[in-house]
This record gives sequence, structure tokens and C-alpha cells, in this order.
Amino acid sequence: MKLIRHFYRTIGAHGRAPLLILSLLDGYALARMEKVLHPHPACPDSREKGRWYNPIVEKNRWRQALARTRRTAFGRLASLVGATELTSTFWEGLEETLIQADLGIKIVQGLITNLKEISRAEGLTHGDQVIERLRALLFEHLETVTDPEPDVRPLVIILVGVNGSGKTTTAARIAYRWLSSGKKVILAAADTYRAAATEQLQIWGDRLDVEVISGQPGSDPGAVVYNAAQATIARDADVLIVDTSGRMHTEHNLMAELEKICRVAGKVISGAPHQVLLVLDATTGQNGLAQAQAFTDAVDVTGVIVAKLDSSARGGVGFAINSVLGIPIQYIGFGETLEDLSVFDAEAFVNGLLTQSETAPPP
Ligand SMILES: Nc1nc2c(ncn2[C@@H]2O[C@H](COP(=O)(O)OP(=O)(O)O)[C@@H](O)[C@H]2O)c(=O)[nH]1
Ligand SMILES: [Mg+2]
Repeated sequence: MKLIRHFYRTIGAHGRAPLLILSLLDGYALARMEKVLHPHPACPDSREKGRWYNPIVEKNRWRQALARTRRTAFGRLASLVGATELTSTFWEGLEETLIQADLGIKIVQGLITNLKEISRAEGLTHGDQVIERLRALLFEHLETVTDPEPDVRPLVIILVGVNGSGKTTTAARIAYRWLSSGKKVILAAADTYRAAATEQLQIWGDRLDVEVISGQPGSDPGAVVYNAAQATIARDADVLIVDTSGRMHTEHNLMAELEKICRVAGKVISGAPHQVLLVLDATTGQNGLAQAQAFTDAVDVTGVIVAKLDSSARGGVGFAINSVLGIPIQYIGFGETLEDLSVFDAEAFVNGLLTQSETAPPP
């Protein structure tokens, strides 16, 4: 590796093209090496699953996913880090930054009080010391699902959330993850309210070469889930992923319908649903959290998926999810391709937000 670096550094002066080609080669070689050395931490058996972890690529993915929040809200941290005195302006600046990132007023006030106490007790005098303590405190607000991709067979996953939060796209991406592990997947289009919803899932199904069980527009979503669970057993599939229609917290009958969907799944497959995942649109920030509470009241939500982190400047909402909903984060979605879904990693999340290496304003 050193040899390659030395080689392209030496000839780099003769033009950018060879430099680019060689740096790509270097990256490729490094990626291959990392693949051998580091299986994905979220998938302990990823060697069998054939999925590999590349820490450099992964770190960049998280940084990109959080770029908007980092630049818009946390961008100000760069000036706070350089502070050589902990003045009231420093504390106000820090408080504003955290509020802007949408951590929620209660968490922000708790953090500031804690940080002031720590600074006094430990005699801190510099901004960078406070930001390091902030980094540690932020972890306390992030609970993650301990076994996000368990070895249960067949595994039944139901996605719930408001309209447009990203359920259908996420269903396809979860299917893709399991397919990449060599598992057989079935998708259920339990969003029977709009014909377009079934079509949207069918398009993903065709692309992934996965069977989609659906019903007539307007038919009972419980019946679709029943048929899909039967099909899962009949086809000897490993994973059933159920996409449901979006519903508002005020629609009590639709909330009751979710409960029925879960019950029906459990009648056909014992222990099902194993995962009920609440898909939250990160761009709605704290507002989305208020709506989400109705879902946790209606069904036994096991994990949260924070979708659209890439489009959001309010990624700090991730820190409020556990304290408001009492549910850990399972995945984050950060783009529209099949690969833009990662198991939640608290360390990557905090580092992606706080580590400043660019301060340019968002486009
Ligand atoms: N940028 C971005 N867009 C997303 C993400 N997830 C979903 N979307 C987009 O959000 C819109 C609504 O997604 P959809 O899956 O149809 O939401 P649903 O109504 O909850 O099923 C679509 O245009 C998706 O492409 C994400 O992680 N990042
Ligand atoms: Mg949908």
C-alpha cells in the first residue's frame, strides 16, 4: 500500500489523471484488504452471509448522510471548539446549535446544565474540552436495537408510519439486505388504499425478483397479510416484509387496523410479527415524533427507522427518539438507492454530526 502511495505521489506532479487512477486503485486495494479483515459488526455472521464491512466506505456514507445537519446546525461548532473562554456567549452559541439541530428543547437544556456542571467540577476552560464532553453525553441518548437482524425463521417485519415517511422504499431496501445475505424474501403490499401503492411495491419486487403478495384496491389489508404469511410458509421463505398504508395519528380506525394486521400475522406464524418498525421522516424532526407516539400506543413497535437523513438538517432528532418514544433506532435511511440503508451505529452517528472537516453552507 505504501508503495502505491509513494508511486502516485511521485508521479502526481505530472498530471491529475494518473493520480486519480492510482488513488482509485489504492482505494480498491484498501477496500479489498478491509473486507478480509473486518466483517460487518452489525452482522456477526456476515462471512456466511457474504456481506462485508468496509470501514472507510461506511464512515463516508455516514458523513454524507449527516452532511446537511452537520453543515446547517452543527457547523457553528467549529467556532465554539476554538473558544478559549467559556463565556455566556459560548454557552448560548452551543445551546442554539443544539436546538437548531432539533434535539428538542428538553434534551438541550439537560445537556447544557450537565456540561456546565462538568466544566465547573473539572475546571474546563476551552471549547474543545466541552465539545468532547458533549460527544460522550450524546451517546447516553442513543439506544440501539441489540439484534437488528435476528436468525428467526420465518422472520416477519411490519413497517408502519405516516404517509410519505419512506415505508415502501424502506421495505425494498430491507428486502435487499436480506437478499444480499442469501435469504428468500416475500413482500406484502398491505397498503390497499391506493392502487399506486401496490404498483410501487410491485416495481421494487420486479427489480429485486421478489414475489409480492397483494390484494384488490380497497380490500382488507388483514387478508393480504394472511395470504402473505401463508405464502411465506408454503414457499419456505425466510423473511416476510409487510408494507402498510400511511395513516395519521388521529385516524383511530386505521390505528386499530394495524393492530389487526399484527394479530393476523401472529395467527399464521407463531411469534409474528417479530419486528414492527416505525419509519420516521427525518426532515419532519420533532413534529414527526409527536405524530409517531400514536403508533407506539397502538402497536408494539420494536424499532425506529430514521429515513431521509440525507435530506434533513434536523438529524439531531435521532437523540430525542429514545426519550420521547422509548424505542431504540434500528436503521437509518439516507438516499433513494437500494443500498442507502444502514443498521444504526451510535458512534458513527455522533461522529458524523460532530466531526467538522468542512464548514461550507448547505447548497
Ligand atoms: N432522500 C431520500 N428520500 C427518501 C428516502 N426514503 C424514501 N425517500 C423518498 O420519499 C418519498 C416517499 O417514500 P415512500 O417509500 O413512497 O413513502 P411511504 O408513503 O411511507 O411508503 C419517495 O419519493 C422516496 O423516494 C431516503 O432515505 N432519502
Ligand atoms: Mg407506501
